[in-house]
Order: sequence, then C-alpha cells, then structure tokens
Amino acid sequence: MPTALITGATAGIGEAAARAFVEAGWHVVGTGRRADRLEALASELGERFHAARFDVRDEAARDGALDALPAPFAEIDLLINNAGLALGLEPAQDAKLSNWTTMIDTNISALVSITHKLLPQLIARKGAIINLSSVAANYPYPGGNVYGATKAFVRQFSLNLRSDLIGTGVRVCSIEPGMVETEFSLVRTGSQEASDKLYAGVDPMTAEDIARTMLWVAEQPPHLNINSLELMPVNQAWSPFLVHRE
Ligand code: NDP
Ligand code: 8X3
Repeated sequence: MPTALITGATAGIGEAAARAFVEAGWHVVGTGRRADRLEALASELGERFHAARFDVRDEAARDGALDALPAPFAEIDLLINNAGLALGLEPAQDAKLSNWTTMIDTNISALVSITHKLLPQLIARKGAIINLSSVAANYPYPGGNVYGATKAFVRQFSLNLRSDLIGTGVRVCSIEPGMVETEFSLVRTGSQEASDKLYAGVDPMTAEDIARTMLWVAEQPPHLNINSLELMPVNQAWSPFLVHRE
C-alpha cells in the first residue's frame, strides 16, 4: 500500500485528509506541533497511521523526524504540503513584520525544504506532490498581502516543479481552495467570534470536501496530472475592483 506524508494533520484539511487516506487503504504519516492531537489521531486511525511531531520551521527537528520514519512509513509515495497559516488581516502598512516572516517561514521556506528533502525518493518511486495553495494566490484582496503572496509562490512552485520533473513520472498538483471552515480563521484573527461570523450563512466548504478532492487527485491513473484545481463554495465569488475617488 502507498504511503502519504501529510503535513499539518492536527487540524482542518490535513486531519480530514489523514482520515480519508487511511480509510482508502493508504499508510499515512501525519505531522504537526500539537502532540495531544497527533496522539488522538494515532489511536483513532490505528496501525496505518504514524505520527511525526515537529515544527515545520525547525530544520533539525524536521529532518530528524523524516530520517527516522519506521517501516512501512519510511518510503513516501505522496507528499501533501498542507501545513500553513495566515496571520492578520491588516493592510500592509499596519501589519506586524513578525506575522509576515512567520507566514513566509511556514508557507514557503518549510514547504520547499520538505519538498527538496523528499524529492529523491518521490522520483525513485514515481510518486506525487499535492501542494495547498489558495484562491488567495489568484485574486488579491485587502489584507491578503503576504498570505496571498505565499500562496502564489506555492502555486508557481508547483507548476515549475512539473517542468523540471517531466520524464520522472512524478505528478504535482496545486490545490487552490476558497473558504473552508477549519481553524484557519481562528488562527488568522485570534477570535472564535470573528471566525464564526466569517462563515455564518455561507455554507462554506468543509475539510472533508478538500480531503476527498486530494484523494481523487492522488488516485488518478499514473499518466494523468491535475496541474491545478481551484474550488469555492457556491456562495463565494468575485467582487468588482476597488475604486478610490478623490
Ligand atoms: P488549520 O489551522 O485548521 O490547520 C493548519 C495545520 O497546519 C495544523 O495542523 C497545524 O498544526 C499546521 N501547522 C501550522 N503551522 C505549523 C508549523 N509551524 N509546524 C507544523 N505544523 C504547522 O487550517 P486549514 O486546515 O484550513 O489549512 C491547511 C492549509 O490549507 C493551509 O496551508 C492553508 O493556508 C490552506 N488553505 C486553507 C483554506 C481555508 O479557508 N481554510 C483555503 C485555502 C487554503 P499545529 O498547529 O499542530 O502545528
Ligand atoms: C484561505 C482562503 O480567501 O481566506 O486561503 O484567503 S482566503
């Protein structure tokens, strides 16, 4: 059975993906910082799930955990780069620099480091990579500043990987969701009330919607690559341009 490594499996999309892939018969390595969440998932999912606890920004912990994966989890067929976050919705001129660097370190630097480390075995196994980008990569919005830019990096990195990996059999997909109700907005705003308000009445996508889509992408026949996939709830669409009048 193939093995998927899913970063950020302690909540939201990654947690739902861990369940979906285990239920579909895959072995899954799930990562995250919160040990209690990983332990709960391990006892729920059983022997086909392996928990690897590390902060994706911590090079030594990250490489140590990836180098120490036990059989049958040691060879990765599918890397799902899901761990990520947005911090803040302030306009750029009011944003905290530390929020920007945290997003860049997590959404970009850690993602490319994990990808770089696992690429040799993904090539050897004709594996696949699914990267979690966002609609924020494709459409600017007020307060999206660095978060959207990190997700644009993820999308373009995914497409550029396709160019370099041609002939290796490795497939790469950029998944670009709109509103998915998870802990994402709680992390972004620090307020459960603000998060609940954002999703109220929208009938947003669920983590399970995205997990099911990722499983569908992963289980396409080996000759077929889904380059990118943008998803939104039916109740989300685009706005007109902002116009400032003097
Ligand atoms: P959640 O906040 O629910 O989950 C985020 C996951 O990322 C958690 O498991 C968290 O684990 C992990 N994570 C964050 N920072 C780190 C870190 N430094 N080290 C290790 N793990 C980390 O959000 P979602 O499930 O919604 O988000 C998953 C991905 O989907 C993100 O990349 C997000 O940008 C993207 N996305 C989300 C959308 C949405 O509307 N929800 C829409 C489009 C894209 P822990 O805290 O335990 O470390
Ligand atoms: C999360 C979706 O629209 O809040 O990536 O940026 S959005």
